[in-house]
Amino acid sequence: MDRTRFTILFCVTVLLVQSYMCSSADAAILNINSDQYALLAFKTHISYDPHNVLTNNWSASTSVCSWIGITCGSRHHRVTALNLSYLSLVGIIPPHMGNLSFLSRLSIQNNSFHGSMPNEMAGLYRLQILALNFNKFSGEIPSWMGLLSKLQYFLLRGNSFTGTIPPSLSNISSLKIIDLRYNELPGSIPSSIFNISNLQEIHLTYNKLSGPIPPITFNISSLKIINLKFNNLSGHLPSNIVLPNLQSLLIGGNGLSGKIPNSFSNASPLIELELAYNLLSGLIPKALGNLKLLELLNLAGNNLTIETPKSWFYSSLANLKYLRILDLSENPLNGILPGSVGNLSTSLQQFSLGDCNIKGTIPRDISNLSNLTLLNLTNNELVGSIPNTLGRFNMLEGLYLQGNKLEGPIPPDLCYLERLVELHLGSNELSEPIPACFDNLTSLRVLHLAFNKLTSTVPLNLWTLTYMLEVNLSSNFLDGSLSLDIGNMKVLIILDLSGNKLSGDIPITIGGLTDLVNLSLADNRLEGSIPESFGGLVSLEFLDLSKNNLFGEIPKSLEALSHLKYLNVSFNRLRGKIPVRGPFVNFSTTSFLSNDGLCGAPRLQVPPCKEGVSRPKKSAAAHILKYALPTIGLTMLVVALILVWKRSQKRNVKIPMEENSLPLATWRRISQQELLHATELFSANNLLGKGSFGSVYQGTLSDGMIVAIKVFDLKVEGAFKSFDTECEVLRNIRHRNLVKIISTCSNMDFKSFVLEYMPNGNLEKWLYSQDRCLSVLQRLNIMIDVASALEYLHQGYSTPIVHCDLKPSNVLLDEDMVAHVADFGIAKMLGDGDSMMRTMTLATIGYMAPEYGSEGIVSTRGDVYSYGILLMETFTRKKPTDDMFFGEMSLKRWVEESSPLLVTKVVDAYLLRSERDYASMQNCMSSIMGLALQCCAELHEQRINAKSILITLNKIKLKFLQDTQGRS
Ligand SMILES: *[C@@H]1O[C@H](CO)[C@@H](O)[C@H](O)[C@H]1NC(C)=O
Ligand SMILES: *[C@@H]1O[C@H](CO)[C@@H](O)[C@H](O)[C@H]1NC(C)=O
Ligand SMILES: *[C@@H]1O[C@H](CO)[C@@H](O)[C@H](O)[C@H]1NC(C)=O
Ligand SMILES: *[C@H]1O[C@@H](CO)[C@H](O)[C@@H](O)[C@@H]1NC(C)=O
Repeated sequence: MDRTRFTILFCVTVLLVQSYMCSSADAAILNINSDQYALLAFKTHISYDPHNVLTNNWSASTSVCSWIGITCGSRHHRVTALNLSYLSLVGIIPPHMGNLSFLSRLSIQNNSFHGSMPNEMAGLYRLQILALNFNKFSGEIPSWMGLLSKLQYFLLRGNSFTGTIPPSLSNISSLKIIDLRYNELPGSIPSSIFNISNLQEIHLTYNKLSGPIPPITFNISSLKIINLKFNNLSGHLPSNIVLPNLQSLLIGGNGLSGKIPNSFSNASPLIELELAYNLLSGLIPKALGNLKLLELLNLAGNNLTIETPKSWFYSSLANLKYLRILDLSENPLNGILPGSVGNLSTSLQQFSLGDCNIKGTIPRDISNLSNLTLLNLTNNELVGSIPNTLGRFNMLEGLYLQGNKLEGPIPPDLCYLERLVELHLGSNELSEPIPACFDNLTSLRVLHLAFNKLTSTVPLNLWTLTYMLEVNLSSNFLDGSLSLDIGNMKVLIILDLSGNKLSGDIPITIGGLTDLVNLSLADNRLEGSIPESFGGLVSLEFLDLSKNNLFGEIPKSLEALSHLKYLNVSFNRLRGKIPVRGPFVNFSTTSFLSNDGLCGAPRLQVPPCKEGVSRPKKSAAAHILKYALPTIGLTMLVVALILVWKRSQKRNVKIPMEENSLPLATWRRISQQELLHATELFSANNLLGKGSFGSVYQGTLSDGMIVAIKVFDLKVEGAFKSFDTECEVLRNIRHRNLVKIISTCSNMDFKSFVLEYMPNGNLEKWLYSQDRCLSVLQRLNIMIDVASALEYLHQGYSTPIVHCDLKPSNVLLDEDMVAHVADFGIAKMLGDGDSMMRTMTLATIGYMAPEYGSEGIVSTRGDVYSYGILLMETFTRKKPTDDMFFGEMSLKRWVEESSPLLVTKVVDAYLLRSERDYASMQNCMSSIMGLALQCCAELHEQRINAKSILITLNKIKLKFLQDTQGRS
């Protein structure tokens, strides 16, 4: 027999013998052993002890007084306190607890004890603290509790007690605190409990109590807290209130009617007065201004009003020096908000006057309330503009001005509100663009600007607010296309951009917003197809894409959206089969109304799909002509026109070249003599620049024509080859943006080209000289020219030509600042069908694609990489070889890290200074850097092609022009 069991058996034996010998409950037989016996019985009634607190510690072999949670009295050596709070224990209380006759404190808060309290506990007549808060006790509060005559703290909060409050509690004259919050107690409050002369706090919040508050309640001088919120109490407040010690009167959320008695002002120590959401009416007594210690005044949701002149009332509240929360919302206060609200205490943190029928303007002086964290003036009739002084609320976390008639712009001063978490300006008449500085609101989580008259594009940097939860910009006049950066808002839950004039494609990056629940892009001018990536919106429940110009098919990937409950793609130009699985099982015809060619199940009232027959090509083309052309927006039209124009140009160039592969024959014949003469014997004065294989001179031919003469230094290894290469390339190509060859001059010792002279030199000079500065537009045009040249080299000719050495010094500018790509000395012509080749020629460090540098792989994608670097350099004015780029840091990385949040950090400072329209400039720069980064993808397969570069750049330019010229 082990020791524990022996001890238990021994104890049980002793106890049995004792109880047998001493017939009734005699204190003599209750000793420390019976305490241990009772506690071990208690332990056996604990069915779950997740932390094994009692399992090992409450051992019969150790003194009960050393057990965890047990306190013994020093004199009589009996258990006086049991505290097992916050241990997540599950169990019931056995009758044996009643034998702990010396117990004065019983605290088992925050566990899961259930059942009812055993009657035997009535014997714990020494109990002072009974703390059963947050368990699962049910049944009536036993009336024997009235026998616990020394009880001071009666704490039963957060259980499931159902019976009425036992009037017997009034017998406990020592009671200080009654806390029965969060139970299900019905019936009325027994007025007898207010006979308890020591009662300081009574908490009955969140029960089902009804009937009046016993009038005596308001005459108990010991009471400090009366907390009766959220019951069904009714009746009037007594007109005579004598509460000399009351600190908190919290009786909101009941059905109390009548007036607020003036006598409240006698309760001078009052700190919290909460009468919200009752049926109180009449005037708010000005005398409340006498409650000098008041910190909380919440009268919201009544039928209260204030005397005119209204300013007197607000002035009376200015006496409340400690006021932190003032909520008078949902009362017909009427009148205006006087400037004197600025005289309220600066301790004010929350100021709510929503739904108060207030007219007039928002007083500028309201900004004196410098500690405000919440300002709520929603649903009034406020007019005028939002005062820019609101930007001074540097503690503000919530600004709620929706549902008024506010007009004018959103003041950019709001961008100073660094702590702002929620901004609600919806349903006003606000106009002009959304301030571009909203990205300063780094604490912002919720932005509601719906139903205003906001114009222009959504500022690009708005999407840099990574932690936004809700963005609602619906029903405004916003235009432009949506940025890919939308995908930055990784935790977005609601995105509503419906009812605007947004155009362009739906950014595929939206598909990465895995927390998105509600997405509406309805009623815009969006085009393109629904991104396949939408299959990644795994949390989506609501998706509205109706009333756009979307075409293509509904991606089958949407079948994976298992939470999707609402889908609307009506009024678009969608075609093809409606997916059938997943949430599509539940969608009806209303989801798919009025599209061009959706097919599927008969219940959706669309024609059946012709299974197995893939759409003939002709009809696809016809479809594009028939449907796409009339609907594409201006942007697409312009791009299309540019493309058509380019193509026709290309054809014009191509045909004669293919017929006559030797345009050299048409070149002017120029002798070496003439060149010597033209360049004054290649004098240094005429030197335009030096390259790896030779020098370029300016010269004037005998007929006065100014030319550039590139002379190869034949001592340099590879110069011959370079000449041949360039010759080969130049003889085959001709394009507006390639430097034109006029003639060659070649013999065994002298090899040169005569080229079109470019009076404006090269891009490098323009970028880095002090006195020449290119505007955004000039730089854009230059880069569009270079992209055109690339597109032609890569795709315009039967053999793709790779330039291999794109850099600013190879971009020459004619007198009209049109760019011409030059220097084909290391260019490569890819053979038939080859998309790449290997070579050992070294291009210029910094511009070279990684696969070229490391493996000598030459492909058109290598040029695209160099182009990306060139693009970054052109707009940052930083060479990839700049000293600041060393180790891990490169130009690309620098741009990448800044993009798009801090794009202005990398942009050439001259552009920031010179462009008047900062926002458009910034948008434009973000797009450009985004494009550049796409060009510089590490893996060449991931880079875009020259044609896409050209299309994108043209779009960027068009947008920039619309933004800047549309406004000036
Ligand atoms: C029980 O816990 C108390 C307090 O943590 C500790 O002093 C005592 O030694 C423990 N007893 C055993 C048997 O673990
Ligand atoms: C019981 O213990 C908890 C901490 O474990 C403490 O917060 C609480 O005040 C104690 N209760 C009593 C009545 O001593
Ligand atoms: C609000 O009080 C006014 C009188 O002050 C009364 O005419 C009106 O009926 C009350 N409205 C409600 C909803 O009780
Ligand atoms: C006290 O508790 C009762 C149960 O309520 C037991 O039956 C008794 O045996 C116990 N008495 C002692 C002395 O432990």
